[in-house]
Amino acid sequence: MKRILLTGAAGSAASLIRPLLRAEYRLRLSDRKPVADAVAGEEVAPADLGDLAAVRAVVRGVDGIIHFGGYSVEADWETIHAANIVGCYNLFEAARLEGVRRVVFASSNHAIGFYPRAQTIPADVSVRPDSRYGVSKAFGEALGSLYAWKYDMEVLSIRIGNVLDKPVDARRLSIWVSPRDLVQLIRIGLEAPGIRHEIVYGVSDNRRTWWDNSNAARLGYKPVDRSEDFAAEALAADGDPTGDDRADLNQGGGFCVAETM
Ligand code: 15L
Repeated sequence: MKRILLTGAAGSAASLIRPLLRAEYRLRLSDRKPVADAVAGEEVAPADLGDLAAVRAVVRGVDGIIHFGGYSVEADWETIHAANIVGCYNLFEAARLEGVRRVVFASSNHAIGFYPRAQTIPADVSVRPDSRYGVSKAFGEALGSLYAWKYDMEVLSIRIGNVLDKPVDARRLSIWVSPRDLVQLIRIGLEAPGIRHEIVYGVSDNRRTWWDNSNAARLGYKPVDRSEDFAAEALAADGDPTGDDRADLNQGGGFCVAETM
């Protein structure tokens, strides 16, 4: 069984995918916060992404990395810079120095959040971030490309929509990804032969999608879940429209207006 490092392991997205991942991989769980609920087959390896030596220590000896670490919503620049710019650089640099060639990077829909909801976009559009957070995700994708092409690494950047057990509002009906579909994409990132740097959307088989995910399909992705099965519930709970066109008409929603979230 391959040993895989999961950064950001104490976070909510990581908690949703860990049970599925550990059926296939020996997981090394890293976070700067305590990971209290590790089970058999999981090893806990704390590290602050700001500390390159510490990141090298947790990267050492793994077969691949799933990088969920960093700050996962909009914040002030100091926070984003430390967690998602310096932290992401340290992760890729540690992987290079320790000879770990496979990295799955948790990018986000907020790297392209200023595309209108009325437009269907493929994975190779130019970035259009909706926040400092979105800029940091575009930076992570660029780093993934640099390390892949320059240092012979194999990197998959997944622009995750929203991973939850089910979609919670109208916007999420377009961008939701189920934990098992996300794990299918992560498995492609860890296993598919011949990857250099690829960008895919982390989205289930959603009728209301804004994304052409043919690059993921080319790599073998076949989503099994559909947001439409939860449509009535999600629409009933919805707070849209907010009255601000930037939030209501663009894919990134509230991130297009929020200063801090
Ligand atoms: C993200 O990138 C966030 O990490 C997540 O918490 C959600 O806000 C999601 O985007 C979203 O757009 O719904």
